[in-house]
Amino acid sequence: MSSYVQRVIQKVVERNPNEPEFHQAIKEVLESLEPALQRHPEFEQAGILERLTEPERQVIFRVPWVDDQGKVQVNRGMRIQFNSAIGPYKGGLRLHPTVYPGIIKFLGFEQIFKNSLTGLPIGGGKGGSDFDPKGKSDLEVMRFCQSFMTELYRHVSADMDVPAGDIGVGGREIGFLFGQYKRITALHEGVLTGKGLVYGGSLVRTEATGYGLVYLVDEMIRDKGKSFAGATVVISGSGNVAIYATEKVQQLGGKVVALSDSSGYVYDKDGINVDTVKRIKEVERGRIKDYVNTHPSAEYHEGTGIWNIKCDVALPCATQNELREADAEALVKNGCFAVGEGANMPCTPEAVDVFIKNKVMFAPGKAANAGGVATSALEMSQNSMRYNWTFDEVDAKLQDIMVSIYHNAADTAREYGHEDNLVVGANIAGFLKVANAMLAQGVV
Ligand code: NDP
Ligand code: 2IT
Repeated sequence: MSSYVQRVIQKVVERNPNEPEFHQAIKEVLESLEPALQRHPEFEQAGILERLTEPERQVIFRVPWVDDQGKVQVNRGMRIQFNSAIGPYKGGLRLHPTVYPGIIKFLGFEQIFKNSLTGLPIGGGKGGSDFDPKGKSDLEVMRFCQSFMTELYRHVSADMDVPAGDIGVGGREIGFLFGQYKRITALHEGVLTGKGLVYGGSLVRTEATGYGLVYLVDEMIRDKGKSFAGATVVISGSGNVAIYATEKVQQLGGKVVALSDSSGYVYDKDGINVDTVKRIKEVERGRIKDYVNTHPSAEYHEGTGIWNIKCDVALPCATQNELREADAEALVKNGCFAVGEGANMPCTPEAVDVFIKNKVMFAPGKAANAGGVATSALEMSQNSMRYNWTFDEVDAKLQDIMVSIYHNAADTAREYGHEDNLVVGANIAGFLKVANAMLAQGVV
C-alpha cells in the first residue's frame, strides 16, 4: 500500500473512532485506487483523498414524536452530505435501530462512487434515524416522519440535496415526508425521490434496484457464456430490493429458491411465489415465515444459514456484512459461479477475497445496486421537465445504464491491470470522474 493511502486511512480511523463500518468502506475503496493514484500524482498534491473522506456537511438532530399511548419518544436523526462535486447530494434515508453516524458515513461514502458510475449528475449523501418502524402504527410512522422533516427541510431542496428510501423507508414514509416538506415550504418540488405516481413519482422506481441488479448480473454472466435461464438463485432479504430482484430473475427464466428476513429464511424447491411475498411484505408488513402458511411444501428455518443452500447465483439483498467468509466458502463449495451485491456492502472483505480467489464472478454493490439511485435521478429529470416517461421508456434507460456500468467497470479494471476484478474497476471508474470534477473546482 502506498504511504499516501495508508496515511489517509489512518487519519480517517483516528478522526472517526468506533465507526468500523465507515473504516471498512474507506479501506475497501482507497486500497483499490492505488493504480489510479500512481498514474495521477496530481491527486495527492490536491489532497483529493483527504477531502473525499471528510463529509462536506453533517447534521444531527433531535426527533421528538408522540406514540399511540400519548407518550413522548425521542429519536436521533441525521443527514450526511458527503460530496457535491458532480451534482446535488443524493442518497437514501435509513430507519433502523442500528443507525448511528458510522453507518450513515459508510453509506454516504459508497454513494459518491455509485452515483458517479450511473453517469448522471448526482453527488453523494445519506441520512436516517435509529427509529424502528417495525411494529409501529401508520399514525406513529406519520408523526415520526413529520417531526423528522420539520428539521430536515432546512437542509434539503430539489437542487441541493434529494433524499430517498433505504432500509425501513418506502412509499409510505416518502409520502409522509413529502407532505410535511410541502406544508412547511409551500414548494411542490422534486425534493425526494420514490414518490407515489400520483404526486411526482417515476414509473419503475419501485422495481429499479432489484431489476437493475439483475440486468447488471445478467450482462456480467453472459459475457462469460452463462445465463439466468435455468439457473438456481438464492436471494437474501425480502424487502424492496429482494422482491424485485426475484421478479426479474424469474422473468429471465431463473428459479429463486430462497428469501429471508432478520428472523430466518424460507426454502421453496419449486421456486418462490413472488406474489405471496409481495402480499406478506408490502401489504401485511408480516414476516417471511408466514410464507409457509400458504405454501406448506416450503420450509422455514430460523436464523442465518441461507448461504448453505446450493445455488448457481447468490444475490445478497438485506444488509451490510450479512455474507461472511464461511458463507462464501460454502457457496464456492456448492458450485456458485456468480454473486451480485443488491445490498450495500453485504459481503465482508474476507468473503470478497474468497470469491475473487476462486474466480467466482463478483459484482460489487456500488455497481450492481446503482439502478435504484439511477432511476431516482431519472425521477428528478422528469420532475424538472414536469413530464413523465412511460414504464417501458424508464425501464429501457435503466437497462442501458446497468449495461454501461458493467462495461465501464470491466474496461477500467482491464485498463488498470486487474482484468475481471469489478471491485477495482468500479472503484477507479467512479473515483476518476469525481476526482477530476474536484480538481477543476479548486480547493473547496
Ligand atoms: P427494506 O427495508 O425494504 O428490506 C430490508 C430487508 O433486509 C428486510 O427483509 C429485512 O428484514 C432485511 N434486514 C435488514 N436489516 C437486517 C439485519 N440487520 N439482519 C438481517 N436482515 C436484515 O430495504 P431495501 O430492500 O430497500 O434495502 C436492502 C438493502 O439494499 C440495503 O443494504 C440498502 O442499503 C440497499 N439498497 C437499497 C436501495 C433501494 O432503492 N431501496 C438502493 C440500493 C441499495 P427485517 O424485515 O427482518 O428487518
Ligand atoms: O443505497 C442507495 O443507493 C439507495 N438507497 C437509493 C438512493 C436514492 O437516492 O434513490
